[in-house]
Amino acid sequence: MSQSSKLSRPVVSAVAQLGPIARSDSRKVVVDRMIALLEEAKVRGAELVVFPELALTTFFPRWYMEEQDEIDTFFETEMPGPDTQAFFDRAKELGIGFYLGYAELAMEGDTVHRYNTSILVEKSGEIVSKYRKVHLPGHFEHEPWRPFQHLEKRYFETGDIGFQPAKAFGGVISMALCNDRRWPEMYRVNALRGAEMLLLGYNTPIHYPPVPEHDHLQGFHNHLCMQAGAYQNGMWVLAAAKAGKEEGCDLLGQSCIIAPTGEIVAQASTLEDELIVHVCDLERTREIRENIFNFALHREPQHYGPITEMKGPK
Ligand code: ING
Repeated sequence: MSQSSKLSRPVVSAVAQLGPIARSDSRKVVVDRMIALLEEAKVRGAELVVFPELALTTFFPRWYMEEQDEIDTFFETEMPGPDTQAFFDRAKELGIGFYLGYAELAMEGDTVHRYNTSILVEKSGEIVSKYRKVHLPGHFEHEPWRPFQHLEKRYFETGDIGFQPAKAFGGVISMALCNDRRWPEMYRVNALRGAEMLLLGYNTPIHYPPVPEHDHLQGFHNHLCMQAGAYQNGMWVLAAAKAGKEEGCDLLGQSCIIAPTGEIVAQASTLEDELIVHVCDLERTREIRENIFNFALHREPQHYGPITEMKGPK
């Protein structure tokens, strides 16, 4: 029996996929759905639940809006706030920690900042980490040729926190959001900073207007990126989709839990609210980190300069 197999640090983890959220759905309607998923997580023994990106509202960057007041109806100015306190309270009563994605309106002095944000909340109810989305996909200007917009570059600022794993749930946990999962640098920076488990939520339209011939590959690319990221960095990856036909836009489901080996150990099979659960032993990262991807032994950073020195090819 190898050394690593004697130890174990299990985290009973769940991914809570959400089905469509209508533009007219109140925060309360959504919070009630999320609390139902917390209740199921409790019954199934989970201590950590991952919810999607922008989990409290419909994926509003699909629309071009000019009135900032209208845009700001999709943002949270407090977390927890009046609309989310019941969710925080119930999670604490159940002794369940969670990852939650939401649109953050933050005041820094007299300046308003808007981010696509996630937080990590421990079983105690304490917010132990915050992340602001670094890789904002889509476009800034209204592009009427598209059947729907993808205006994250317009509505959010690039995250200013970077990738900062946090000690929680008996291990080191990091966070990402949606498009981040397509960029290998995100996984590697988190892994170099000690992350053993990565939590993320996503809203991924099946139709990708610039390259519609790739629409049928959305599911493949979704898992390809995360399985590679998990394996090449020896970390657990837990991914929660906002899924289904949301305001006429088909969003990918396939929420999943991926082991450090890159194997999918649990996957959603509907496009609705659905909970998947797995006992994630954080010690299993060692099978990879102490062998095939032993960074200290095998990496050669002196040859990797372009990765941080250049934004794109010359
Ligand atoms: N959504 C998408 C994502 O990266 C996208 C944007 C869709 C990119 C389809 C490529 C193909 O999954 C968000 N919210 O980042």
